[in-house]
Amino acid sequence: MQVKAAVAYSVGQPLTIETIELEGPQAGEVLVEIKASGVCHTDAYTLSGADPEGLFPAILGHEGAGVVVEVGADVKSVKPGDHVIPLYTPECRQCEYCLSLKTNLCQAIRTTQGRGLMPNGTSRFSIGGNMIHHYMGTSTFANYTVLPEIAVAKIREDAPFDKVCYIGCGVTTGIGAVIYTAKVEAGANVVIFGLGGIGLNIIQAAKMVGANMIVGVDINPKKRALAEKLGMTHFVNPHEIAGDLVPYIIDLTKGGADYSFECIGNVNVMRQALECCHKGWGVSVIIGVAGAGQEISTRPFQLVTGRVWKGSAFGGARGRTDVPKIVDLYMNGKINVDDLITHVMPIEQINHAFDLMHRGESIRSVVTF
Ligand code: NAD
Ligand code: DAO
Ligand code: ZN
Repeated sequence: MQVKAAVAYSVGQPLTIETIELEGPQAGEVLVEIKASGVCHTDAYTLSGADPEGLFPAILGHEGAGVVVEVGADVKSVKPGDHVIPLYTPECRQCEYCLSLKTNLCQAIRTTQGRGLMPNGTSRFSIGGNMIHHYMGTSTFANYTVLPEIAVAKIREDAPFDKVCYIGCGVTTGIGAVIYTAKVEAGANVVIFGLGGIGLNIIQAAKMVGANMIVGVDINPKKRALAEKLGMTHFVNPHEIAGDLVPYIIDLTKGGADYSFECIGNVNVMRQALECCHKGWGVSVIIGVAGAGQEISTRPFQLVTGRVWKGSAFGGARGRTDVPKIVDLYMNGKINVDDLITHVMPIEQINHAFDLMHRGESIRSVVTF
């Protein structure tokens, strides 16, 4: 079939709206009509060329929501008409990783997904007979996309596509990091570095679980108002404090953070996030994706004396199991998604969405089809 897509032809070039070819779903695959897609930093990271695994040409996009229109042979868990969120972290429920219940990093289709291909090693997208890569197994910057069955989460039908698409990445990453990865408990003091599309969701999850102090750290003072609306109790602008940031936060929290989260992708801030943790038990979670080849460092004594350094992908969420629950949190008014979606525009304006992100003027832009 012919579909409308924003094609990334090469590094650093604006996306081009094209009519391209999409083959139908094969065994174990589903065809989904994408109704809306968020534009995330990871799309920009790949488009910039900083992503060592970036492949071109590709249909980017990994934060979508839509409707199943056709299923291939052997598909059992979804049917035409079902509303779904594509999952860049699938959940096969059969691989060693899924069965371990220790991780959400299902490996069932990891190799082909990383090569921009469907599980049988081919692409469903092409233009003029030339293959176009899938991206993160999702490719949501197209009005139709083909996905493995294990890479869609079935969601309730009353959830608005142009809001819950954000649950396909940013919301789940932030909320999940608090409730699945860190398991923050009521009364904890939490420090969040970077108050963007991820950090703001950490804030609202910390409030939801009953955290005590919720300290937000950002160099952009414009981030303060929305962060406070979502539950931030203290704002720290590193450019406005006297002295070093780490002792400042340890003093503010009277001993250090019980939990800290790095939501920027800056390896120097990752070190600050660890070292502002409470001696003996503080846990620091890395969420930000650093540039290729960058490394983190600290004095090992930071860990010897009880601080824990860990990371979180997709909030530790098992997509097919947990994403529908996060949609319920939104639909039941427990989390605020609407205020974080600052811009909505047709797919034709997707390059404007990238510009807004680069200028720090949006939290999340959503493109619709
Ligand atoms: P964003 O740009 O919306 O937010 C980043 C914030 O950090 C901004 O408000 C910016 O002002 C602030 N900031 C920048 N430098 C700073 C510094 N030195 N000190 C304090 N604040 C600083 O980004 P986002 O969409 O929230 O994404 C954050 C990171 O998370 C990115 O690296 C993204 O790729 C990554 N990410 C990770 C996952 C995952 O599963 N681990 C999922 C999605 C996104
Ligand atoms: O090795 O199993 C694996 C793949 C892990 C992918 C996790 C991606 C999470 C971070 C990227 C940001 C996503 C928007
Ligand atoms: Zn699996």
